[in-house]
Amino acid sequence: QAFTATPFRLLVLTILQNEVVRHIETTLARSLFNCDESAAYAGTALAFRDRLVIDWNKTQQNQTFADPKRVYYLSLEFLMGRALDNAMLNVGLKDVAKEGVQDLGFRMEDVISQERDAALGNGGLGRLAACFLDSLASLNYPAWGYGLRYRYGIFKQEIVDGYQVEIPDYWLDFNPWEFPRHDITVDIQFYGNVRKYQDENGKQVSVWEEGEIVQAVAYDCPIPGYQTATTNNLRLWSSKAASGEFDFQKFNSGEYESSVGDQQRAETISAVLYPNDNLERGKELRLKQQYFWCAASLYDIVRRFKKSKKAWREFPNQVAIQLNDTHPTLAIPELQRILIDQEGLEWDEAWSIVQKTFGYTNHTVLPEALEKWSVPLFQHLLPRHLQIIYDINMHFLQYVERNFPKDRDMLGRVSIIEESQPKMVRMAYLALIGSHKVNGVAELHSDLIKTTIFKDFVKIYGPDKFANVTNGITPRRWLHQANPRLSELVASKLGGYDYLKDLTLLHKLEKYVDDKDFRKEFQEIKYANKLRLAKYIKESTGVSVNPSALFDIQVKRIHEYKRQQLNIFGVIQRYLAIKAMSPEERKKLAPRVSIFGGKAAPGYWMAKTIISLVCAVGEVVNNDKDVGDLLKVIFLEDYNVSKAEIIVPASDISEHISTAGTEASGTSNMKFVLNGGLIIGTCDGANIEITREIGDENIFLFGNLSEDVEDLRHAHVYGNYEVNGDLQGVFNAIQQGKFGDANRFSALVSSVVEHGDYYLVSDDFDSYIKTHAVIDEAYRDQETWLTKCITSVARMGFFSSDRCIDEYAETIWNVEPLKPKETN
Ligand code: 26Y
Repeated sequence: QAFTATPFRLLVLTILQNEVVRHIETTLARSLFNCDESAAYAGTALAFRDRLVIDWNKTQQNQTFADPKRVYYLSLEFLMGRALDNAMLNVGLKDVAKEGVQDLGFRMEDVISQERDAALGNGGLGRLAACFLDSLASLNYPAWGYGLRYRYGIFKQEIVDGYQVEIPDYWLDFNPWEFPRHDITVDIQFYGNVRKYQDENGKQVSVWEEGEIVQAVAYDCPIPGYQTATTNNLRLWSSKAASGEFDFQKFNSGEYESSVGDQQRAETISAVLYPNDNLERGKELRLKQQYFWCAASLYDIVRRFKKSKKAWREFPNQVAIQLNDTHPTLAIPELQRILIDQEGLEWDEAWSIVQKTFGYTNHTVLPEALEKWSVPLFQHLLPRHLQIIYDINMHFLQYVERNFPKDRDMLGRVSIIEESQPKMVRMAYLALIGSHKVNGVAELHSDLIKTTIFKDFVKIYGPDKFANVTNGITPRRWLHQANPRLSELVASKLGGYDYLKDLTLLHKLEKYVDDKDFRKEFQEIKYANKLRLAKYIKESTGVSVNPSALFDIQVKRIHEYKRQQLNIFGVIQRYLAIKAMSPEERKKLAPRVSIFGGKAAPGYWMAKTIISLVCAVGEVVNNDKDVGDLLKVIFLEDYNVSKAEIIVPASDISEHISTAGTEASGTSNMKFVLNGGLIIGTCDGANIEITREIGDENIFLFGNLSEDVEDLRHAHVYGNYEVNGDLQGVFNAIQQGKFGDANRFSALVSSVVEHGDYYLVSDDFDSYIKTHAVIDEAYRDQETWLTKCITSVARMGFFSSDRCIDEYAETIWNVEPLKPKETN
């Protein structure tokens, strides 16, 4: 807004343009005459980066000087997506830059789309971490993210002949958003053994000796806040051989290949993101990644604390560390080790510091996602940490024994060590015991963890150790950037963009719900977004879809618990119904486009089978002349953050249909509604709170409730269960080969009819189909539909990640914002 005055604006434009050109000509050493979109991107990115860096340095200086309590968010995943658009928004010169690149002959949209996604994450947990960083900076919290700098992020997905194929994502070719800090390194030890001795005062001392050393090198990424100078730091660790050189002796004696072996082995640690989402595999390299990153981060945090020369008991008053699920749990025994082995603190004093420092967020109750590591592996890789874990466990079990002398079984149930063959370390228990607060990510989920996986711990510690912080999303990326026209429309009614900092202001939109012009504009924007997606679908799949059709979207990781199979069975049912209709009946039906997207973990065969069924159904339906526009089935390849920014604003309906009690929260449900789409969903995760906020007349809920899931599963296994007629019809069609070789899909059918239907697809199928019929009917009445959409947007204020971060700050971290210094 400051740049409306023409002469000043012109000046800024000229300056910015000069900077872009200078970067193209000097930093990139390219001539302006052969400047293409990628060079225009690089020049623009570098020009904005220069501005970010200034605020970044000031923020770090300001934090060093004020030395406030800081938050450290430890996450193995940060699914950041693209940075340029966000940088422009936060620096505040996007309009000027747009004009600037236009002068150079480019469209800003094309320039922005040159950037590769930073895809250092799988799904919800990683994207949540990215939204949190955005909110932390925007709210001026002194905060750091710590993660791993994977050379390969989440793989790229290609669909070849209807099957998923994985392509490595080497994303670091040109990344202007990271700064290597070759001077910030930490040596990380693995393997070796522990020697115990008595020091001169007769005190037992343990030293962890020998083994091997790998070096961690810091790479820093600036995280700008919105409309504030605060620019925080995301520090990602990269691994390399400790010497930094290969073995010269071997090299000189001609063993060229093995001379670089150590180096390669060291670099393997940060080479690749594990592509499993909610599935634990117990691989040694993954445990190495976890320790490497936890140890480097803690060393850094402790080093920063020590600069202040405060007493150790002040540590929890200066440092809050949040564990993003159990992946960073090793930070707990690592801090205890530093305090007792290196700093000489007594066990109890050290442990009290540890517990006050950590908070643990649980993101799942699925048993297959709970991390356990085998004791022999631990013993081999981290011998001292295993001892410390045993000691933590001993102290803990003694406490339990004292307080629950009558419940002998309890000890076995809550022990950090599972007495299996081999013995296993239960990371979730260690995380819980080592933290002062444990939180779930939506109300239902936070309740469920207290009655299922952590039931005994509620008895032991009392309910106050447990909290709920319902997830949120950043409105900057998920409204303003993804849907600029809707954002502008909202701003025009709310008198500016303040709502991007306080999303609850959206409620003021409700008074425009009957405003004719507003409604028209809102509807036009949705249509334009659908047109944009239709264009993208045409380009990427070759299929033409009718932008006036109802767009029904399910995009997320492919997982049986998320039930894409229920969706595609429903689509088949719709197809069969259309085929059976008379031409008159067909005329009455609202055209639909069913859109799927998402990656399957490479080793998750069922998930890959679901993808192939979606593709096979699309192949048949999209080429069936009887069907025409009435139904199209699309699988969008390589779903990621930047594609979500195109897909999310274009939905009429999105699907959040997990088996009740399995989806901890979900966050895309929030994104879709914030962008004026409605939801079909189960009573699960944050769907429940979304319903509470927007009203149950504005959401299409169906299916069984979480409290009934156990009984239903039991009935499948022990009762005679019959698959109902419609679903049987779907299975028949598949088995008759209507979508190609039936054998390819038989596992999907037999999981329902023979293997106990664990995800309750058959139990929910009927109400799912009926609810889709209700949606068809509702969509026919466009005016009422529009009212639902607008009302929902107006009531989504609660789901900002800003609200969420303020809750963490107050109830878990006890940290305050640090206002940036006013400078001119
Ligand atoms: C391999 C392993 C141990 C593992 C790797 C990734 C386990 C879990 C995950 C990822 C979990 C995840 O993304 N969970 C999701 O977190 C979101 C943010 O809280 C929730 O909205 C979503 O419901 C939940 O599935």
